[in-house]
This record gives sequence, C-alpha cells and structure tokens, in this order.
Amino acid sequence: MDEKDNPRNLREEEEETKDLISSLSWEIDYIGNKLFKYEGHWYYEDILQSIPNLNTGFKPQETDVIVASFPKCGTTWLKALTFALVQRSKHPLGDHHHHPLLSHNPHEVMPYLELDLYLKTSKPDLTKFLSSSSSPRLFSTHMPLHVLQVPLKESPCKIVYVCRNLKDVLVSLWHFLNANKGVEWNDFSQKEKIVRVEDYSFEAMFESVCNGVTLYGPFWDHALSYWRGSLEDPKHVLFLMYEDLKAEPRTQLKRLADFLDCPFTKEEEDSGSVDKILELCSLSNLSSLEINKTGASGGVDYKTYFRKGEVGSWKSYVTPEMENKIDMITEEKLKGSGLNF
Ligand code: PAP
Repeated sequence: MDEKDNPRNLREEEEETKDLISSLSWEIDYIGNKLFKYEGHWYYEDILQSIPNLNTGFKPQETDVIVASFPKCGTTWLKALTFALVQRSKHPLGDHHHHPLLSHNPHEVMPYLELDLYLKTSKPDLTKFLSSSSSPRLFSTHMPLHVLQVPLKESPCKIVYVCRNLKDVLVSLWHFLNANKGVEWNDFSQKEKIVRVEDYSFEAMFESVCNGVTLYGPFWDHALSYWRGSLEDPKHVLFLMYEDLKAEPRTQLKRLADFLDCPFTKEEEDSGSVDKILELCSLSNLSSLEINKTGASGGVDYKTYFRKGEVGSWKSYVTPEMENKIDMITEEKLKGSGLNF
C-alpha cells in the first residue's frame, strides 16, 4: 500500500503486527533463525507480516489456481505441470523454442503469495509475474490452508496441494540448505539472526522437524490442513502425493486437468499432449535448460531445485532409530485422518 494513500492504516497495521509478534512464543531453528509460532505453525517474522497483507489485499477470483505445498514436497514440479497444463492453449506444447518454461524457472512463472507478492504490501504489482496478471491467475503458497481462510473464505478458486513422504522431504531439504549455505533465509528485512550455523547437521534438522519447529511446520498439521480441506471441499481442494506423480504421472496429470476444469480432449490425448507436458516438465528436461543450470533468484541457484527426484532416497541418510521415531510420530499424528504416507 502506498503510505501516502492511507498513512494511518499502514502504521496501525504495522503496530498491530508488532504487538502480535511480541506476544508469540519463539524458538531458534536449526539454521539459526528465529521462528515465531502463530496459530499452531512456525514462521519467520517477515512472513507473518504477509498474513494481514493477504487478509486485506488478496481478492481471489473464481478462475485462480493456487499451488500449495510444504517446502521440498514437489513444488517446482507441480508449478511446471500446472502452468504447462493450464496455459496449453496460450503456450502450445509443440512450440519447443518459445514455451515460457524453456526460459523461466517454474518459480518465476508462479509467485508465492506470502513471499513474492504480499510480504511487504497488501497491494502488490501483480503484473510483475507472468501468470499472476492474466486469467487464469496462478499463485503458489507454503502457508497451511487454515491461515489463508480469511482471503479464501467463500472463494471458488482451486487449490492443488502436493505432499511427500517426510523422510524424503528431510533429505531433500538438508541437501537444498547445504547447497545454499550463503543464503540468509530470514533476510527479508535483516531482522533476528541469533546464531550463525555454518553446517546444517542432518541430526539437528531431524530433531527440529520431529518437534515441529521448522519453517511452516509442523509438517503433519500442514498436510492435514489441506487433506481435510480436500475432503470437505473436493471441488476446490485437490490433494496429490509426489510418490503418485512419480508412479503414475499420466493418471495424475489427467486427474489434475479434470480438477482444474481443463480436461484433455480425445484429440489432445491422441496427439500426445499428456506426454508432451510430462516431458517438458520432467526433471531431466528442466534441469538441463540453461536458465535452470545458470539462473538464480534471491541468492538461490535454480539448479538446487533439481536433485535426484527419487522416492526413498532417505534410506541412505535416516538411521533405523530415526526411521522408527519419525514413523511413530507420523502414525500418531495421522491417526484417524485417512491420510497415510
Ligand atoms: P521448493 O519447495 O523449495 O520449491 P521442491 O520443488 O518442493 O522445493 O522440492 C525439490 C525436490 O523436488 C527435489 O527432490 P530431491 O531433493 O529428493 O531430489 C527435486 O529433485 C525434486 N524435483 C524438482 N523438479 C522435479 C521434477 N520436474 N520432477 C520430479 N522431481 C522434481
């Protein structure tokens, strides 16, 4: 919001957020940043500011699509698939030289609501991003569903969530953070850097994740917020598993297309559109593109979004004791929900 437009409200909003933050409990995470607990989940201070901004500023439209995830569950892949799918008439799949995904990292085409758009303002410039300015608008988020309940209230927009086995998420996150050691994750306004951690130990991360004290965590509650949303409102919330996408990509992509009201026609199926999208968005294709080999944003090298993309690579990192502990917590947390991973 331009301060000149409404100086009193802006200052009031900032004061309210400051008061709120000072009343929250906090912990230092395994990378040395201060996390605050708000409505059951943990955030850096700046991300918390995006919540009132989203509540007042984000006005979802019926045709909006929001890709949601806990970090490292398949966000990059789902962003690419959703973009290619929804925009296939605008950006034909056979056009191998001009498709935006050939020259843009999937994160560039689908901004995060709380990080890229509403972090510091309730009136972001939506034209800055390829897909947030034209219909259907495409957004993404790592926020749990219940935190978005104010802007999404009675909104008919579509939300697609991707979840993944937590042990693979842990390994993926650990590699990602270690590959991006120079990045200040809480650098949005250079606030609380309490401890400088040089090496991110897998054991420390494991303990934090088990305790739920990790950015956007606890993981299980995050997944459950979307799982329950998908049961309550299956027309508007779709719950996907990374493992299913790996095991049966064609089936899952068609399921996504049906959910987003853009099913593949018979002609499209016959002409190989499903496979063309899967090939365009495959790990091997995306990771071989120049933009993803050499590009970066916010200090994060795009190449670090692409690693092995395997199911079960945790087995080389997680000890039997760790496996036991995490499986017990998972069983306890998901008990009675109908969700399993
Ligand atoms: P983000 O939340 O920071 O955007 P996200 O994309 O969710 O990260 O997770 C990265 C994981 O997805 C990596 O998994 P790994 O560390 O176990 O290998 C990455 O390899 C995998 N990934 C990225 N792109 C694809 C893709 N196109 N197909 C399959 N897996 C992918």
